Amino acid sequence: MEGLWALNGELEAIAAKLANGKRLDREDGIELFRSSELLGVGRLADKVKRQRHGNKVCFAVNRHVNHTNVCVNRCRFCAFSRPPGHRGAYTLSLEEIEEKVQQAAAVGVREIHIVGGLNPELTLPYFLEMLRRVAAIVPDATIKALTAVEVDFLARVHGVSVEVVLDRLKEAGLTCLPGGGAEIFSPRVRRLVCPGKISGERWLEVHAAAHRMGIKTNATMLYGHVETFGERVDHLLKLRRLQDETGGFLTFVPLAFHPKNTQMKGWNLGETTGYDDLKTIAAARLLLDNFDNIKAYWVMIGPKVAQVAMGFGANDVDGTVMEERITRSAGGETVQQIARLDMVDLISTAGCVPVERDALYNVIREGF
Ligand code: V47
Ligand code: SF4
Repeated sequence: MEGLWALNGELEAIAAKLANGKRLDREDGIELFRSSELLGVGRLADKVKRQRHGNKVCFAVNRHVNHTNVCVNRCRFCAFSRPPGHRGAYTLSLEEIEEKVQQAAAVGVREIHIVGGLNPELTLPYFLEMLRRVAAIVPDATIKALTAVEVDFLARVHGVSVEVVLDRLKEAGLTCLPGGGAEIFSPRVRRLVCPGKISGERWLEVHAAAHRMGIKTNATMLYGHVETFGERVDHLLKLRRLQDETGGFLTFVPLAFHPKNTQMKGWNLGETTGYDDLKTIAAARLLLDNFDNIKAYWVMIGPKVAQVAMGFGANDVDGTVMEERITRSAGGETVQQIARLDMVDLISTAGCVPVERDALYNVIREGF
């Protein structure tokens, strides 16, 4: 490999595979996570990122809306949800949602991100009306709404297929699905951290159904809790396999586990380290060779680590966000929003070229 860095034997072998256009396998993936050569792994990932995107890093002027925290699932890693009837439970009215979207319209929002808990009182008409009203306020924005877990729940509540639910949502204005709910696909891990949630196989099925219908989706992985490196790699390889089949994933978003206020707070799990955050982003870039975009989600890893991640394989830093409850409930202490110009600054002071995008990765503006 060029440059100052000499790689150890294992990374040399991985570098040679990449140079010859060969795919990395499970063992390579585990080696990337095990390797103590963070800079070596990062440099390999940066090279792959530059081949695809050059020096560009994108962001969205976006607004998150978490319409309800009522959830019957009660995942052990989630500090955001409340059981039905709990005094801390909330559900936003459609008027409250409209107000949030109107605030976002004033700053030129181009991506609306809507996710919430599994609230048995919210049926399809609520979501259809919500999407219609949001689309009417911001007709130029893309609407990324409802995780596979929520789509599956609505299908079960109404006794219909996920295709029917997706079709209705799309008709009402949905553009694409966010990547939440994937967690770690391993049944062992799911039994420990989210026993009530749909299986990893089901999550993949819902995304496959969306892709077949022409609805693009995102993918995530919740890391830094009880999963092994092997389980992380297996998760990534399952995403890679589905992407080979459908090409329907837009981006991969690693989600750093925040333990505070969760049912797992006594499990002796710390916050993720900057080292692990960067390594996970770099390993994802190298293993997910059929994903265009790898996102460093600044809300979970902090803007400073997200900035360094731009040199470790990430070509996307999410966006302005405006208000986020999931990470904050679990002790996340980052600011609630980054203004468009500060986003531009975050990217350009890392030596990269900022590009504003929408949820489908259409370029809105380049050159600030
Ligand atoms: O599904 C819940 C995770 C997800 C915690 O698609 C937690 O562009 C860390 O999916 N610590 C929701 N993570 C967020 C999400 C997302 C965020 C930004 C962009 C996109 C995208 C998707 O957050 C949940 C769950 O996996 N989560 N609790 C926690 N304590
Ligand atoms: Fe409910 Fe989602 Fe929280 Fe799980 S992560 S408890 S499904 S809101």
